Amino acid sequence: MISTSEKIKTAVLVGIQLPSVTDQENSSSLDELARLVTTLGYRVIGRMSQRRPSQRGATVLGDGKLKELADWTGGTGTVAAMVVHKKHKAALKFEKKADADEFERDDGWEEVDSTEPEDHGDSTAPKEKADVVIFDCDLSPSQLRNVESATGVQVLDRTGVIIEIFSRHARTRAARLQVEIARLMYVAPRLRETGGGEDRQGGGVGGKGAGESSIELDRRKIRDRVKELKNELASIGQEHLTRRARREQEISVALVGYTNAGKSSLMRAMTGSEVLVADKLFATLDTTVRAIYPETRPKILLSDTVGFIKKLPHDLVASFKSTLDEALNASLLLYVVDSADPSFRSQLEVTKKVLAEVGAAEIPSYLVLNKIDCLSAEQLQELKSEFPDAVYLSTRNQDDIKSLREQLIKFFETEMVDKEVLVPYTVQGAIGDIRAKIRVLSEAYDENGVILKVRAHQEDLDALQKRYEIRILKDKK
Ligand SMILES: Nc1nc2c(ncn2[C@@H]2O[C@H](COP(=O)(O)OP(=O)(O)O)[C@@H](O)[C@H]2O)c(=O)[nH]1
Ligand SMILES: [Mg+2]
Repeated sequence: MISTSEKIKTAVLVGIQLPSVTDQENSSSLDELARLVTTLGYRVIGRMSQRRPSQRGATVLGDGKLKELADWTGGTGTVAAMVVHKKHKAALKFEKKADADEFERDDGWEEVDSTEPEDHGDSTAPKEKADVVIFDCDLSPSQLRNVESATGVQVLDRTGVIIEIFSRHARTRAARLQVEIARLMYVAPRLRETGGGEDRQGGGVGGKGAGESSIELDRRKIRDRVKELKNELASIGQEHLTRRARREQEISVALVGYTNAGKSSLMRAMTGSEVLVADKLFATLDTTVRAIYPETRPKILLSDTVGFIKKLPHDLVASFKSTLDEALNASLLLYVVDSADPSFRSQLEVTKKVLAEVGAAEIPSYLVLNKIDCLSAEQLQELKSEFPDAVYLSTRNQDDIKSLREQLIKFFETEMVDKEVLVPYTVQGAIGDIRAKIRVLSEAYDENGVILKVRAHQEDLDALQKRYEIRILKDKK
């Protein structure tokens, strides 16, 4: 549990922009990373970006940029244990800086030219020191170690961030196993580099400067563990498919879609958890399933599934899909999209395709076009003719939220029946139970007992009838 006195860690983001990537793509990727990192509970206080010919190179960044980054974290800016040599300046076509020395290590890094192109537009220096550096690309184990050495703080890469988020969303046993396997596979190759006894802060799995043999041991342990987990995963195989049966009296709605569509905002608006989640300290607590508030009878649970990610590393696709298990239990899916994002159509396609792949194609769904406050009247009109059946809303508009609420209630009521239930005065506990779980339209008293007019799923009435000596009188519909 996180205590309120605990300091929130500050993070700076680093983007490496390859020649094939446009400024806009680079920025939106960093925006996405910022959101992922915030989800993990860090406070993002700055970001830098550098155009590079490739992501190789001992420290990924050019050394000028690395120094700048070290200023942001309070590090030395140099890599302690790295061999530095003068590079043939003549060979560098774009040479601009006189001190553009290139580092070379003996672990097979190809040299990349160390030119420092003009400062990148997408850069915001932090006003305070950062506790963590997060790269918007994947780092090799030795790159990670080198950058940690230069910055003096913990360094994470995109995959590390995503694995952490998935592990928070993994609910079912299968999903947890899947994510744990991904995490171990990610950690294993990083063991030698981080546990090798050199000056590394923070320590990773098997740290403590243990010698090579101990690292080998750790790796073998990890391999064995992965094998074990895979066997376990295979043995539960289809289990989740049989788990689909609706839990009594609980109906649930899953929010699915890309990160930044507004799923969490919608969740907050619908469940009244605004205050709690606005305080970032609590944002890291498990808030992914909540009842719609004010509460309905029966309760409608909303679940905030793990968001689709634009640059999802291939190795993580399986774990990502397994975290969507949550959606499989839902009686209704809300496909949430950011209607102001020009790429929402293709994102919607991907979302639908993946949900079909995990077996959610049969679940009824609504399309929710969010952020309509960002659209002009004409744009909104055009969308309405393109998607006539969609729900249009802004999570910031109370009336929109209210009408979605009504729509959900109505959706679930179409499957319900209106009945009169006679609860004899002699039956204890039934009335409270019914009121807690079922929508009571009216009640009356006669000599035999209380007569409740209710609107409920037939199965729920059957369950009540099994439990209590009550009589179902007649159909009201
Ligand atoms: N303009 C506008 N911004 C919104 C709306 N809903 C959410 N946002 C913003 O969109 C960003 C992403 O929202 P979030 O709920 O975290 O999306 P998620 O990644 O799908 O959970 C946040 O900055 C929200 O403040 C909306 O209706 N209008
Ligand atoms: Mg979210």
